[in-house]
Amino acid sequence: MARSGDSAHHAAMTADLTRRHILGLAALQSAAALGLTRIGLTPAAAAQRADHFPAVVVGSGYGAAVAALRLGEAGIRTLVVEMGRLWDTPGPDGRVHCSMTAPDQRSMWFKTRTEAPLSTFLWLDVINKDITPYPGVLDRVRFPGMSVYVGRGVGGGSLVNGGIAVTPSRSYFQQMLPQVAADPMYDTYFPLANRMLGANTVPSAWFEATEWYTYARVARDQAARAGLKTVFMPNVYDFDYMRREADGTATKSALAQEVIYGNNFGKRSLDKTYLAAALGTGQVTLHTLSRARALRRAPDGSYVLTVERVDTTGTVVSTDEITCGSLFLGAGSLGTTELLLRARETGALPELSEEVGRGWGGNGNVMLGRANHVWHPTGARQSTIPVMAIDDWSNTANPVFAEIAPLPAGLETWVSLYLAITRNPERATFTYDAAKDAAVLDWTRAQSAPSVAAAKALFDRVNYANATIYRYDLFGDTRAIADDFCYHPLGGCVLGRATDPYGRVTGYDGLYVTDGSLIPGSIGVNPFVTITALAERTMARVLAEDRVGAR
Ligand code: FAE
Repeated sequence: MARSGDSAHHAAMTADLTRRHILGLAALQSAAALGLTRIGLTPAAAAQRADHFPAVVVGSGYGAAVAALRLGEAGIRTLVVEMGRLWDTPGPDGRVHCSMTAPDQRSMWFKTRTEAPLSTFLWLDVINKDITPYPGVLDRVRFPGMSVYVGRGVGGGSLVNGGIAVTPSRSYFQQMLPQVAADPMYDTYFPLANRMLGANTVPSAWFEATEWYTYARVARDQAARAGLKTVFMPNVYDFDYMRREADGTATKSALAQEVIYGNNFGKRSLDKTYLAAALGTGQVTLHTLSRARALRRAPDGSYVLTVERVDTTGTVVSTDEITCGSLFLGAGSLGTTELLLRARETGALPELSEEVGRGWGGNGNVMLGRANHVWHPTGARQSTIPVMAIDDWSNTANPVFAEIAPLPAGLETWVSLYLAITRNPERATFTYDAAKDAAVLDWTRAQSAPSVAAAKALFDRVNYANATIYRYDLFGDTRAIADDFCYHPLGGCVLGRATDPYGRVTGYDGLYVTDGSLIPGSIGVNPFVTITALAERTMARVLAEDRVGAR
């Protein structure tokens, strides 16, 4: 009996989610068409005070999107503030996003020139292009010893990332987050996150046959020659759609050099999943081009957030103060840490822990290319969506998980490219620079040495077994292994140190962190499934135990 009741409830929930989804997607689309920066479903919401919300969520990446949906479902009127724009309006070329090979102002966040990770080819400066400053979708935030790539816009990192949806190994998860019980994570929250995000796996028969994954098969064979194991990685890109792209029955996106500046089709980014469902609850309002600058506490215990609204030139058009009973920070490792650090160091939230700012790592990211023999072409046609990795994480002396990355140049390059995730024990700290009113990361290049050594140990083996060499021409100088940027910023507000084991910020009730800043610098695989699952766990606990939105 209970079982059939459960499934009836589940069916009703699913139907409801679908209806909400559709409503939410429609709200996003019509807002985009009208050029709105304030998006919501119900006129009723507009009738209420615009400067007070029971709950506010900062950011709209993974942690933020989970918070927004679960708050909305709980019937709590919620405002989401996102500094980037909504990516739903076609430009003059009829496309929302530009491709990697023909970048324009939509590519990067207020830059005069694109700053692609792979910056040269044969040492030639042929990849980056001059652009007009604009709130584009990808940012490269430069600190002295490390650049951090982040997504900007409704959906955060999901707009620009490769969609790789990997659940970490249970043993490494427990090692990194020992205070989190593994059973509920692996029984409930990881499966929930994967389902909600729409993770799927490339059909193996199609993978083996298609020219679009020649590059991955070549890299797999070369790894095998070195005795290394490869695995398929799930992804949120819709592989049915990709097959239709290849058949010529759907507009190409992954097969048209689109990814780090956004995918026009195929990718289930958060604006298509969690955020559409959140808006569909009718309780959630979204303000875009709205950057949270400061936060403090009012005498009645509510939080006061200072929000700057900018136009597309970056000019601040208004500065608003918004109050809320509960505040959820989902601005990512950099964004959330900076907000809390500023609040602590300016005296606005003096009780914040000394742990705020600490425990940062780039998930051991390094990138490298290998030069193949002419008889091993990697293909002029390459899908931008990675589906395979060399998995040597169980090598206790030198664990590496290396995603086989595309180099979708549209011509044969004979390059095998990899983003390697290594186990780097080094951590950095953010400090508050009062003159710049910004957080500065103290990571040094020397701290990247363990990652470089680990990647080199593995790829020296691959090169030896295949009589190949590294490429030295890809990263703007003569380095084989790029160690000065990362895609996976993690930490700064570590779970159980700067917060309790559920993301409640120490010293301040009603203040929560739900994003990648909770993870202590390393998780061994691409991180967004873990960020999403931890946020689901936090929201389940907080909505059950705390008086969310009460003030
Ligand atoms: P995140 O997604 O960064 O969202 C933070 C949001 O907050 C952004 O939209 C910001 O614009 C916004 N924001 C920041 N500060 C403020 C502020 N003060 N006021 C208002 N809004 C603000 O946070 N991970 C994978 O698992 N698989 C992949 O395939 C993968 N590929 C990647 C490829 C690239 C090129 C990049 C850059 C990243 C990739 N990642 C990948 C990493 C992944 O996208 C990242 O871990 C998550 O997006 C982090 O999620 P958070 O919720 O922490």
